[in-house]
Amino acid sequence: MNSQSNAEPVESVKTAFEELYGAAPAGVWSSPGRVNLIGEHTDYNNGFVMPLAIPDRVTVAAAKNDTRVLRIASAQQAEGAEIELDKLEPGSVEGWGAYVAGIAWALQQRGIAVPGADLFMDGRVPLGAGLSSSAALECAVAVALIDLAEPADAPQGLAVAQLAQFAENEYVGAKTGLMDQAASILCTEGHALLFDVLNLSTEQVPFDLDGAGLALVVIDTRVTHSHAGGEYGERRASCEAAAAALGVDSLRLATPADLDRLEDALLLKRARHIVTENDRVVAAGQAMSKNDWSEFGRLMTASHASMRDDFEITCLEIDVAVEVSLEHGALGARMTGGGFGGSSIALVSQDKVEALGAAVLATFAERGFKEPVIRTMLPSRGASRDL
Ligand code: GAF
Repeated sequence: MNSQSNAEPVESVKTAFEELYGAAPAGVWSSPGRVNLIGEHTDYNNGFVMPLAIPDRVTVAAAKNDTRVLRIASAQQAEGAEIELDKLEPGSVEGWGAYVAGIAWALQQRGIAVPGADLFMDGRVPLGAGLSSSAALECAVAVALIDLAEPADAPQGLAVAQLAQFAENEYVGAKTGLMDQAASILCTEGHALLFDVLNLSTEQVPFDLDGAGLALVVIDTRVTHSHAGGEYGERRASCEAAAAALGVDSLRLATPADLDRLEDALLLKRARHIVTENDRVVAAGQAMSKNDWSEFGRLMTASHASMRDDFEITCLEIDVAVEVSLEHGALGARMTGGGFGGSSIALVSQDKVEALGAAVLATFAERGFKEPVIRTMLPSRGASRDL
């Protein structure tokens, strides 16, 4: 099992930029993917979430080029692209370049003059693994372009996350919540981020895994997912319908007692996940502050059951990974991210990590599933300028 892999490629990105564009970059920026510890699908219901930044990052070298074009290339993509800044409108660029174009467009919509620039990126967050590779790319490009643009009143912190969410919602067309971008921008090393989306308030909660003798195991089942439409959008629509039926602006404002008023059985299940999940996130924040890891684990596992039974967003491979983790000593285990594939996480004492990983690998092989990628991760830093 690897830990803390996907080393940061600051030097290699700088070298690749120089080889491609024939000059040194003005700087190198990066932004991470995330694991969400608890609080799934609560963000677009104005609820609570508790992500941390993972060591996997998207790293971008960039420099202005005195044109009206963004030239982009990536270590992972065969095709680069040229994005004309004066012709940007939602849908005008497709593929991975849409995330870059979306950020430029969102900055322009906010009145920030984006300069023509050359960009080279290296994305080390696995795609489709539920670890938020899109937000990592958006946020890395956002911090790079903002620094190159040098606007008088540069957006910072949460405002950058909101701008990246705006790009994803309105340019790329994926109607996701704010959690992933907030995590990528705001998380700090050694902490989980307790984020209240209704009040836009955040708390950095110390998450000292080593001090507690614990490890966070991340199991990428390699069942890939997409949020551009389909099931994610349906869950969102059900939540909105349940909120409307209850006469509240969002399910954040509904209480467990309100649920009895929902006559539609499906809406009741969907709403019950959100209402109980919000309570679990708040309780998890308290448990973490008290180093009460058995309670924290219990809440993780309850969250998984709620996603599996009420919100119905897990899949067989994820459920098996969670079950095997619990059978092999995890204090808690759950799916992380939007669902329908991706990764599960397990909180386990450090001396049980190897056995847990081996058991998951063996079970996946027996059941004929794809070989999962199993790693331990420590809470890492959010977006940064690295050079
Ligand atoms: C995806 C979305 F992008 C987030 O906004 C969030 O809704 C998450 O799924 C589920 O918690 O990562």
